[in-house]
Amino acid sequence: MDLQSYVLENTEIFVSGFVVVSGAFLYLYKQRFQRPLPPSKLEKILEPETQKPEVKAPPKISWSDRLSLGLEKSRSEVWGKIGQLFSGPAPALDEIEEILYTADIPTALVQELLVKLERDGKGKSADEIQSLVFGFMKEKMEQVQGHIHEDVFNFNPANKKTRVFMIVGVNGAGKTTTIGKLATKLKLQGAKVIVGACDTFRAAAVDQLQVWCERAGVDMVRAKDGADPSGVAFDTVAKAFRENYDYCLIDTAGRLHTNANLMDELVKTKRVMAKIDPQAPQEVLLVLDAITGQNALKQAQEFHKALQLTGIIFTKCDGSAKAGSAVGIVDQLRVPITYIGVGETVDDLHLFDLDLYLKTLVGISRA
Ligand SMILES: Nc1nc2c(ncn2[C@@H]2O[C@H](COP(=O)(O)OP(=O)(O)OP(=O)(O)O)[C@@H](O)[C@H]2O)c(=O)[nH]1
Ligand SMILES: [Mg+2]
Repeated sequence: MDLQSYVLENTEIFVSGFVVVSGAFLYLYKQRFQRPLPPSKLEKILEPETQKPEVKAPPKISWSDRLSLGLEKSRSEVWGKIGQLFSGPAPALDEIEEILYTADIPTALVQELLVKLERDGKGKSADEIQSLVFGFMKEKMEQVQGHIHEDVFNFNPANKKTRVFMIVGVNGAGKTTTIGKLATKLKLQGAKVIVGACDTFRAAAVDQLQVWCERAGVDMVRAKDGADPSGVAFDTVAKAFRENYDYCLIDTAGRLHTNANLMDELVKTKRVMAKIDPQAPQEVLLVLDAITGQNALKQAQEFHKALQLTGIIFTKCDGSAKAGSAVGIVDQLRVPITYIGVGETVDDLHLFDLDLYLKTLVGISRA
């Protein structure tokens, strides 16, 4: 057999041999000459995949700035305008009267303020008028506001006792959200907190509260849907005292102040708590939605008559120009505002500070 036919007959062997040998050469070449990339280049190539997207923490807003943002509408549309409208050669009393009415300030209070402006405000600058309005509001609220107990917001570990807060109000006022915010805040201060889900009418209401409690890391007592709310309150308060909880927060179902049966049920819920401790509940807090305006006073009066309120939680001040209606409510009801809410997050709830609230509302320096 000549060489040509030998090659032709063994083509497959030659080709596969060639592939193997050239593959081996290529491998050796790579091992020998291809050095690893310097670290800087490596980082550059890997960067787009390995670098995590930068998560920017939301800027921390102080409470005073949060309050200022929340009261912006009330300040710019109502209270911050009085100085401008009254100062100057032709004080626009009619316009002031109108905007105060649209902000749901009771008639008697509006008239009193107008008299004060006429008596003390003539020839004064816009800023001086604003201070005058501040002084008027402060005078109306100061005495009542002096009755807030600091421990409703600031936990003092040295003060070992179980405090029971019952939260009531009309539908959707913000009761459950407020309890969630408060439970979170108290827990962060180191308090042992338990929450009673006494809104047994709606399973969704209990689930909503449970989400807040889980997030806050606080305990919750819940019963079967439709269970007697008083029974849940009793069990929660009993557990709170037995196991030395610092705070026991009782959520209740929303109801209209005009519904006698439902109001009676609240009275019963309050009464059963006192069977465990005569002091309980130490606080009965009515949640009022600032948007409610004038009608809020009627609500508050009915709840107060039935339950002897110790405080008001004034929510949703961010959504309305009626946040100043607080002055009429406190003045007439003689019950202090304990907390104020200006949004849906935990940081949007705070202990009510009269000076800060009024200065922010009227728009005078907070220095
Ligand atoms: N903008 C704003 N929204 C709030 C504030 N407080 C509560 N809310 C919202 O108001 C809505 C109703 O709040 P809830 O806490 O469910 O009210 P509730 O009183 O428990 O309602 P019921 O149990 O149905 O009677 C929710 O969407 C809350 O996020 C507040 O201060 N500002
Ligand atoms: Mg609720």
